[in-house]
Amino acid sequence: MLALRAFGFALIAPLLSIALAGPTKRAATATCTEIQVRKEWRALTADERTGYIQGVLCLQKIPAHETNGIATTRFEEFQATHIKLTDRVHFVGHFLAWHRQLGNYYGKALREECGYKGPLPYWDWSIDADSSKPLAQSPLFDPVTGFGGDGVPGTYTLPPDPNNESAVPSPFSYKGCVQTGPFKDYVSHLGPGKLRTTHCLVRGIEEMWRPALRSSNVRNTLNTSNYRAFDAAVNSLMNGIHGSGHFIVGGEMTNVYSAAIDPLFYLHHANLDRIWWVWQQADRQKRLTDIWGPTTQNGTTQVTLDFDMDFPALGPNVKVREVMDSFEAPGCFMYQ
Ligand SMILES: *[C@@H]1O[C@H](CO)[C@@H](O)[C@H](O)[C@H]1NC(C)=O
Ligand SMILES: *[C@@H]1O[C@H](CO)[C@@H](O)[C@H](O)[C@H]1NC(C)=O
Ligand SMILES: [Cu+2]
Repeated sequence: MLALRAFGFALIAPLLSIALAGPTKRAATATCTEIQVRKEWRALTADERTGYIQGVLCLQKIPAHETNGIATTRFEEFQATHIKLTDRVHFVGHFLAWHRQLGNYYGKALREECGYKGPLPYWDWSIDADSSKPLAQSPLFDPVTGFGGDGVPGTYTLPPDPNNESAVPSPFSYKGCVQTGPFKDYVSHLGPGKLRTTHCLVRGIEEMWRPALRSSNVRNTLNTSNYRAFDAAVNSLMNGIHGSGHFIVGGEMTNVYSAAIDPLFYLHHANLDRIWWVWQQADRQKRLTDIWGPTTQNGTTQVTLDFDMDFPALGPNVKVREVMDSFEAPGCFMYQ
């Protein structure tokens, strides 16, 4: 676990630049009335893509639920909760479980508070990593139909950080403000890291992480026989798919605290969640109950299915057990 946690965002080397089984019947309380199908961004219709972006823009306008917090909008409220809980939900056994439920709450907010009707999208970056085109040409970065492009050099300066609160070990990745697409005028009040500064959406697309995101590496990640090995592959230093998906976007996506400033954060994490899901479906009998890792960073207590996870300002606590099977509430989704 030591090695594992050392593979964190804090160590971005500054010198380097299914065969799907039917849902099993369980406790009646967890039964779903409907299973929502999540799709790759490119599989959404043009209207669905527009609708999704409108939904995110809506979250960025409507007020936070909690008036005494640091968030000024509902979108920032999700980011604020992630910042607040960062040290409790990364490099721990419930890392994937917590982020699965974060995605559930984000999708619920998009639908119920902002009227989004389409499928929740994920970003299968292996499509881009396998292709011969520059990553910046991915449809996800499309200035019109996607989430906008790369940061523009010279448009962003990192704030002073006397108390080392910004969690920015590699300033070069903060190339500049995104100046195309639906979020070009976005103004955030949170980040980088635990700082609270008013700033743009910062990116710095970085090709060097491409190999880790190729489908061959996803296959290797899936070719693990228990959760401990799976999680170690997902979070490994140079070729883990978790970090690499953050680093190819660059900018604030490389910040373990404030990464959720970028709407792509949720599509990247949905893809990680999908890969976990695919791994689970390959052996539901064993893997719907397989979890491993400490309850706290470097801790000695093992996480269990009864471990309680909290989501301040976003929704009720859930136990790890409750998110293990996506075909049960509160999840009620599958991936296509
Ligand atoms: C999966 O892993 C096993 C053991 O680590 C290895 O022998 C096998 O070749 C791998 N399969 C694939 C398809 O990579
Ligand atoms: C965990 O261990 C690592 C490596 O020794 C250390 O850098 C880090 O600060 C520790 N984290 C906590 C929360 O104790
Ligand atoms: Cu996170």
